[in-house]
Amino acid sequence: MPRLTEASLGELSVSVELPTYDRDSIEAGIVHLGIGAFQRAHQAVYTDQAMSLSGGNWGIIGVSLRSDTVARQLLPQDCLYSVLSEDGVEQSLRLVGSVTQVLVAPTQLDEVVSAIAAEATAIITLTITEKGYCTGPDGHSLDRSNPLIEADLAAPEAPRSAIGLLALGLRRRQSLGNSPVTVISCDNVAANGQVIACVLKEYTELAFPELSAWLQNNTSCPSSMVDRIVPASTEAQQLRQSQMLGLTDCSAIATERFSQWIIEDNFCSPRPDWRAAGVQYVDNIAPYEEIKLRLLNASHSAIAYCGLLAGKEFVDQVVTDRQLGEFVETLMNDDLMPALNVPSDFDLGAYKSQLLARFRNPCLGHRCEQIAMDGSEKIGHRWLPVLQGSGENSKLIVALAAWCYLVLYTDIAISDPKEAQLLQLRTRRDDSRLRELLACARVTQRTVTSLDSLCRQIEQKIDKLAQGGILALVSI
Ligand code: CS2
Repeated sequence: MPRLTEASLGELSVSVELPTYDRDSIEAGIVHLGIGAFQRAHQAVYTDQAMSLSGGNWGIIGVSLRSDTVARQLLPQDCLYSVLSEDGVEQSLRLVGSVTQVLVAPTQLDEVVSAIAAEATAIITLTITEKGYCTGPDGHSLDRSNPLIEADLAAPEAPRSAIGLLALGLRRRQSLGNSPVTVISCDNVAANGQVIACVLKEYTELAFPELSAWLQNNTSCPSSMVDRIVPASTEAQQLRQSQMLGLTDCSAIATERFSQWIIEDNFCSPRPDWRAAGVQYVDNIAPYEEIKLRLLNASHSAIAYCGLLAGKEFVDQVVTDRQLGEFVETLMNDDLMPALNVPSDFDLGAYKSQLLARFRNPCLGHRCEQIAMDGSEKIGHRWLPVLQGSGENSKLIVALAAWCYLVLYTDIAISDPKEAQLLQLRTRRDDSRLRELLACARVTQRTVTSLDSLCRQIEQKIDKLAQGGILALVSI
């Protein structure tokens, strides 16, 4: 099968939605740090639609922060790729054309810095995951002892962190006298705009003090809430989509039909006509962000840890299991939903039902393992705010006990920025290791009402888990 490229489009064997703008003549207006499946199924699609509907020079330069995988997949395809959206009832396939270039930061540092600095770049978007913000125990200010940050502060001209890279690019932008730029975080981090502004400010004060005032006056960091479930791409999925297209697409992405992007209306530069593509702009993003993080993502993490302990591979298998499914719904009803501040016109019941239907989507093949990654970072954003007020019968404490059990008592693989520390705790048998583990996830004396009582409850639940397994524990 020929490879998907601009030149092979005539050989497509199905009718797919195609970009209607002239890809050859668009210039780049956006730099995206952390190009991965999520960005290509979300922000790149909104931008593709916006250009199809309203034009504009909003090509995206995608930057990989570490590996060259995405560049190897996309560059031979003229950066074209397909997105298949399905929910078990309806299906649609489109080709996305908004990505115009992929750069790999470790080998193309100067190109990345130039792209961030370019006058044509009006927007910088980020999907660098929770750990990319390099925050410390308070979850919003810079952790100067983070090894990546320490290394970047020692050599700010050769950064490896996203923060260091962004700061270096903005310093070049300042030196060229170029226009203000809007930086939009698209990660599942509470108050993500404030967090990126804060870590960037702290980093530049140390690395490039002369940049601080410019940063204040020439950047804005609106918070944004992004939502679309995008499982990591698999070879089987690429093959399936290639067969549908009649062309080999090594960058094929499958996702759900649902998609949402809400952005705080605080731009200091022009933007694509994202509104036409369905983006909502709001003055106060906090309630939307809170609902998404503390209901969708919080239950997602619970599904992942309980699911892994029950030997389930995929999210839909967990929520369609009678006991685990009931547990997840009770967790939402009794713990997560009552703790939310919901705008008066927002139908939380309908949102929950829609969410459960999204989790049940049989087409997604969303692996529990994918969501379970980086637990020490995710728990603080998703569970901690609710955990702070949790009482005796809290299902959230059951979910937290599941994470602790998984880390301390099983040999299930751990993928986490604190992996070495977690694996070391796994080998220990002393009494203090539970508290040390919780501290890794920012659950400490300072962040919960009574750490002693929380630890006692977790220990009891761990005992039950050891005796009867996760199904016995969630059924209580
Ligand atoms: C998931 C999210 O992997 C995870 O941690 O909870 O990626 C989730 O699928 C998205 O936030 C949905 O918008």
